Amino acid sequence: MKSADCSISIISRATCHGSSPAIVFEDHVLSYSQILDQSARIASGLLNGADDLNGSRVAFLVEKPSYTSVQWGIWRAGGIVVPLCEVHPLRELDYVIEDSDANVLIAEGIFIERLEPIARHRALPLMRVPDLLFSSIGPLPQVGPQRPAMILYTSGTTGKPKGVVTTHSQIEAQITTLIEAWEWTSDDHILHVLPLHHVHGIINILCCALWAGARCETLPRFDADQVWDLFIKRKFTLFMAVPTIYVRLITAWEKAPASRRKQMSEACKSFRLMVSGSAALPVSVLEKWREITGHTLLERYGMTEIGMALSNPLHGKRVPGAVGVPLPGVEVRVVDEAGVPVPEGEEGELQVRGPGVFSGYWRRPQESKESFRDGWFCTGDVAVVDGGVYRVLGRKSIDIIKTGGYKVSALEIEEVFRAHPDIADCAVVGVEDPQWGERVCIGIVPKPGKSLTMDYLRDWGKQRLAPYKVPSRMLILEEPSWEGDKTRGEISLFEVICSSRINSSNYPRPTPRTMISRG
Ligand code: MCA
Ligand code: AMP
Repeated sequence: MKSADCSISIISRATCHGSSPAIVFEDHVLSYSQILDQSARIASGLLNGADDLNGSRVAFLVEKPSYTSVQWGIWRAGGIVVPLCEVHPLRELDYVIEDSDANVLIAEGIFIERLEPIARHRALPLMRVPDLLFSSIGPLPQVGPQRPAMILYTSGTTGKPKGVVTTHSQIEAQITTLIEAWEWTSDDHILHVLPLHHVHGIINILCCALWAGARCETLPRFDADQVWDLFIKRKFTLFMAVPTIYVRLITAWEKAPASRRKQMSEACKSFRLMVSGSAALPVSVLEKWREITGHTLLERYGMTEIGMALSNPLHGKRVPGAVGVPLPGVEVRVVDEAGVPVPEGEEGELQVRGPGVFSGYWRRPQESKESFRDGWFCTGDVAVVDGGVYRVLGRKSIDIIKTGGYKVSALEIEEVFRAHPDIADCAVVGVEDPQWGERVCIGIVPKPGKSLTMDYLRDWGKQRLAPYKVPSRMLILEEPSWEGDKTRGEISLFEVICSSRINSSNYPRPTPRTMISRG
């Protein structure tokens, strides 16, 4: 089969865009034809003479410019992509590789060394991108739309992250609804600053850009000054980010001298759309951004399991503090505890149905079953319809924290810190924070005679957890001898102490010894 002849729509469409620039990285440009060629080589190298990977999981950790060629290569060989996170410590990388039951690993550059111990320990082949690119192109399988395409790991209420499986047709639905709603075209030029192991970075930015034949410029990681430099240097049409990034960009603008500020604001004139999502966008941030750039951020709502569900309009009034209305092809409703839809103005759980909704969690049939009710996916988010638009009010579970757009599980973090030899008990809670949305905070009861510092605990935590999961504020408490409420045992009292109800007299509380904070 020729490289052009592919049954996966996003790939077959690329043939129409030929030599147009697809991925831009510093001064390097990868055209659509080059990605098609590279992905065909990677697919052939992975197949190594076999007909089809038949759903083998291929976990990979590569630099942003190679990401698409690897993703498409795995798809074209009939594999399932499992993107790994570049800031994860070994323990988390190993968890994803083990849980997804990966058959092959792919890495390049500094990531080869990172994955080598896991490959050795698990006796898995570790393939290097440059070697794969030397493969000659052989016959590639036809890959049907119902086949699983991707597993993304997301934190839940049950501790360890779960693998969310989406098929090619679900991914296509997640892409096309955004192409239609936000009117992507091949004239678009977007700057990509997000990680590539979540829907926001993978689907909303990268896949939408490549579906449209647009140009996607990448930065290895977010840096506010670099982003402003590029805004000034290029003529981007689109930008998408989490609220924390807009907060950082505003701070950089405020710190800049007046002449540079003027340039920064001027540069925003080339944009036709700027989007915020992954966490609630504070109205104050929306207003400040409008003041300095002239753009009213379009806020939308989504989730790893469903892609995007709700969006403010591209044309027409964007309501601050609201996430708009259902995207094309997506059905959304708000229900009460019994699963019955509630009238406008009443709050309830948000449920979603549609062609982009995932198939289930990887090898977790029970949790997959429990996450649906009457064919609707239960998001766990509480929402209300107000004046015809949806507002997200919060989550049903306090065990889920959103920090800088990342979703983390308080239970998972507690479990790790409880294993520390000097910690008798602990509780983790998200506290409202102007920069992070929520900040991960931990209350700790040390074992008798033991003392702990924030710096030490962060270092210790970062060896076991992604850095964004590691608490950045710590409350040291005396003995665990108080009476708590009954929801999660005694320790749930910490949530009360660490939260805004810190001074509430309704709860008996222990003596906080120290409140230690960083950042
Ligand atoms: C970095 N740190 C964090 C976070 N990120 N701490 C808490 N929460 C975070 N999100 C830590 C670093 O490890 C570092 O610790 C310290 O904070 C300062 O790091 P800094 O370099 O300033 O941060 P950064 O590396 O610039 O990262 C900030 C960021 C990043 C760019 C906002 O967190 C990010 O890319 N967030 C977006 C995540 C995302 O794409 N979410 C989408 C998933 P130390 O100083 O100790 O080293 S949600 C999704 O996909 C759904 C479908 C949706 O709706 O979109
Ligand atoms: P994730 O599991 O990482 O895909 O995160 C999905 C969660 O992010 C949702 O369940 C919401 O809690 C939250 N979220 C995404 N977009 C928004 C938004 N615009 N406003 C409030 N919460 C959001």
